[in-house]
Amino acid sequence: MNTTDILRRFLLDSDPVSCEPYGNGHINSTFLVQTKKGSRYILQRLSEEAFKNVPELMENISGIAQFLDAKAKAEGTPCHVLPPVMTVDGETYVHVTEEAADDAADVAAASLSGYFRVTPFAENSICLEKPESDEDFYQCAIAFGTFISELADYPAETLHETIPNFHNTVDRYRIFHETLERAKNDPELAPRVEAAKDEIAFVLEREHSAGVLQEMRDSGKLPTRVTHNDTKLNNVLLDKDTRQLLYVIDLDTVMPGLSLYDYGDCIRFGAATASEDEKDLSKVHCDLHLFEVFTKGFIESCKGLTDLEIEMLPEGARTITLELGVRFLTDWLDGDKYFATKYPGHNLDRCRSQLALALDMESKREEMKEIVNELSGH
Ligand code: ADP
Ligand code: GN1
Ligand code: MG
Repeated sequence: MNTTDILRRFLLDSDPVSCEPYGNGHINSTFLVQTKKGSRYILQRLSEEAFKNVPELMENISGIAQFLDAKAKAEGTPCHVLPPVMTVDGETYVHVTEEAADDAADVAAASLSGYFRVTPFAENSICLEKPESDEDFYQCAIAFGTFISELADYPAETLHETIPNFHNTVDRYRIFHETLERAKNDPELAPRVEAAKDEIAFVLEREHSAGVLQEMRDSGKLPTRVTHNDTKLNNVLLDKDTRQLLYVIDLDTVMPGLSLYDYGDCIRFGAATASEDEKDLSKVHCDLHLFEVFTKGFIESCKGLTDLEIEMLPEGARTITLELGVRFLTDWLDGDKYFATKYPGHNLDRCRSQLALALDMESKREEMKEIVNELSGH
């Protein structure tokens, strides 16, 4: 089974003529497809390492897309999510079993198995790895703040948990400990433990403080909301001309969660002065001006944030940054199974950069609190 066979099972406007790898996602395999009539689509092979139940995941996405589309129509406003392209069988995905892929391999150039979906390509859009202006980052805040607000009345109990305990930082530490013990006793992985000993010490020192927000969620002090859970700037598409919000994409992890993690992950990625895998740690800081720009947009657009949510915004940024450092470290110790890597040691570089950023955020805690207080009038 090759990509053309797979694409023919989706209701495209005409036959596909090209299909090339596309984008910078770390989880799914993404391809840009062009058809005979010149239309473009995104084809994705979903990561089965990350997502154990793709039919449930697609049910979540369809539900969210229909809900937001109906809301936008009722309000006469544009809808900011893209619905999946259906298959000829009326499904939102195609599942190619290994047997079917193997059967076709002798006639096809490449053999592919797994779960595939197609989304219309957002024309006239840009996808940024870092904000090029304050306004770009402000639009990202509006994108995710509005996303949470609009989903406030979504029936959260109908959502499937696509990755259990995705942002449960306490559980992320549990998996880290398990992986560390396994790696220590595995001759192939043990050198990785030695290479990461400083990072291991760093995350262990912070274990006690990493669970504060999870405890507040468990005790009901922080509200559980329907959140996006993967709020990188490159999961937002802006209009190329107006630079206003076009679409929020990558809805695979929309689940009940904390607003603070959606806020925090945007700050982690977009307010950082260096890329997520920067090797020169002296370049890695949290830019307080961008922090302020984003925080302003988020408080304005995410309606009904409680006083405690607002107070804990800086902690949301630190916790999610530390959590991702722990996740990159765990994947490094595990032999790089989860995140797509471009070179050996990529996950360790990513881990180091995230831990440097978390440390910088710790040193700026008071300044961040002052900015939040000033913006929220507290
Ligand atoms: P991953 O889960 O691997 O991050 P994404 O769904 O975020 O996958 O897609 C990866 C990249 O592909 C995005 O960052 C974006 O650049 C591009 N992309 C995805 N969907 C679309 C779309 N509908 N229109 C335009 N670009 C898209
Ligand atoms: C992954 O899929 P992508 O590249 O947008 C990951 C996020 C991480 C991010 C780090 C499902 O996001 O949790 O924060 O990499 N997504 C999943 O860049 O694990
Ligand atoms: Mg993405």
